[in-house]
Amino acid sequence: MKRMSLFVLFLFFTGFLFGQSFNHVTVIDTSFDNGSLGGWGPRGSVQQGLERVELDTSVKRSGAASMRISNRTKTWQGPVHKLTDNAVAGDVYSMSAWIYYNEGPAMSPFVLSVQRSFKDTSKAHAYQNITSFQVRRGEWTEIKTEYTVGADPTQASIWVYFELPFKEDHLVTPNDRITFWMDDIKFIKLDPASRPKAELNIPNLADIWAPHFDIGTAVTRDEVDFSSPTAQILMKHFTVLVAGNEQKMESIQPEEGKFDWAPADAIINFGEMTGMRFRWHTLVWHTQNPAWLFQESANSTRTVSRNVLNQRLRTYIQTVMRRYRGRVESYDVVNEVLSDRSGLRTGAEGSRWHEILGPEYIDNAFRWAKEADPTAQLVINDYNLESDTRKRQEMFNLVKGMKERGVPVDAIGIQMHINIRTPSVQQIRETIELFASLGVKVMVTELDISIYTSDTEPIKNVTPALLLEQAQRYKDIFAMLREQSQKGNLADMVVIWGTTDHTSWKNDFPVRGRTDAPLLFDGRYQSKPAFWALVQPTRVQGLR
Ligand code: 9MR
Repeated sequence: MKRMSLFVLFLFFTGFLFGQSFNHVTVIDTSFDNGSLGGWGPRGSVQQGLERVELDTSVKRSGAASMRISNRTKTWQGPVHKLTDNAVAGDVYSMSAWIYYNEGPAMSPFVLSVQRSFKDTSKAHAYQNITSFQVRRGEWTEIKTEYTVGADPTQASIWVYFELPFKEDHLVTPNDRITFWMDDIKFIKLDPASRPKAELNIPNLADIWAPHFDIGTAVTRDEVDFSSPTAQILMKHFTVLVAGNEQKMESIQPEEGKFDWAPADAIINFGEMTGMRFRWHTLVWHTQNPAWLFQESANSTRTVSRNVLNQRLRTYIQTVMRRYRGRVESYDVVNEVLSDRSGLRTGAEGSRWHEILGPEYIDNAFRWAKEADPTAQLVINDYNLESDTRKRQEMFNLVKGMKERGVPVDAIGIQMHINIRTPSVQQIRETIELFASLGVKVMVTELDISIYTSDTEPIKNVTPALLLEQAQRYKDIFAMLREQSQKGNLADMVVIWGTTDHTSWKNDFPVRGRTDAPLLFDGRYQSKPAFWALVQPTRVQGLR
């Protein structure tokens, strides 16, 4: 008996120490010490110029050898390995690996990416950057991350690979072509019972801000699955939902007359079950439209006529808004109609609406929206209004004109894709006050705070100092929003563009391979200092 319990204790401690009390499955475990590459190989093809992936006994982190990747001519060339032939939605893989290089820049970014094939083998493979790391020249560096398989039932196999941040071939410099080494690479499929879970024993964000406004977030269809940890965060902290992509025209009406409500309804259904309010994003936009929209039905090589496009627009607005009447409260009727240079966005900046219909399409969209659902809040939404005083003034003029013409516009949406340094709180305040002086409400529709301050800033690691700076920004901005709400200038919801950092649109944009961290929760569904800055600032040391 005694011996038995000691044995149990032994099992318990080894399990505890080595993380084996769960049924984790080691999928890839290559130390390159037994004379084999263990399934790793080059990504390039012979036609494209093959990079070399081989064992190297002269450079290693441990044991007898490592894997050297040389002769690279493209950023995306690096070692690749099959992860699974059976992609299961929600599976979480943890990865650890060591990486080293000894030529070129003092620091270099590396990117871990996945390639996915589909059950329909004619469908092109999908590529996705999972995360990026900074490595110092001459230092073996351990990199660790987790990858969660998305909820796409059509996917088949997954490969993992390491590369440098993407650049077009003609922009590639020697720094992008460096030789590098890897050693001790491990991919482990985590036991479902040990997967990261949303942190629930924390204050409730929406409750704390309820006296001033509701708090919303942009979601994807995957995230509103009750089994997803994000769904737990949504139910606890948010009271408004908007779809990141599922309510755009290419998703709703992929073919003429064929409406696909399923993805949008998955979000609405979840929200109705969990007591959420809704925004709709977006009825009219220059991008994410189906190809047929601007073509003649009978001859797709010809541009649709003005009359037919007007009919299509009116029918679309009415079909959507009548369906969700009384359920969706607020609509982005038009999105990003202003130019980044001057006046309205025209065909030269991608607006086929403006090109074919002329500027009246904006007034018309609002009038048709009002007809379809007279109770809905109708919003005109745009970006950079806080930072670009020219664009801000153009928005002011546009909405002033609309009001004078009797066009039913209720609110101006300021997206607020901003960063940890700019624009200043004062610039944002001025924007809100200017717009509110028109007698419309101002709504923050897509807030996120990037840790990067420019499109050219190189990859950096997410340090506690950076997270503190971000927390301070969230705190200062929300204090100003509270003040603006008290003045009656704001609509009754503030919407953040996403929930957890690993799903943000800011990853890979505007720089492919650059991972950002602009939101309130991290990729393990844990609260960040930015969250605490909004609910209990005294918990964040160093916050002013
Ligand atoms: O969050 C959306 C992202 O998943 C899409 O890839 C992207 C494509 O255009 O659109 C994102 O959302 C945009 C929104 O619709 C309009 N304002 C800017 C947002 C970020 O690009």
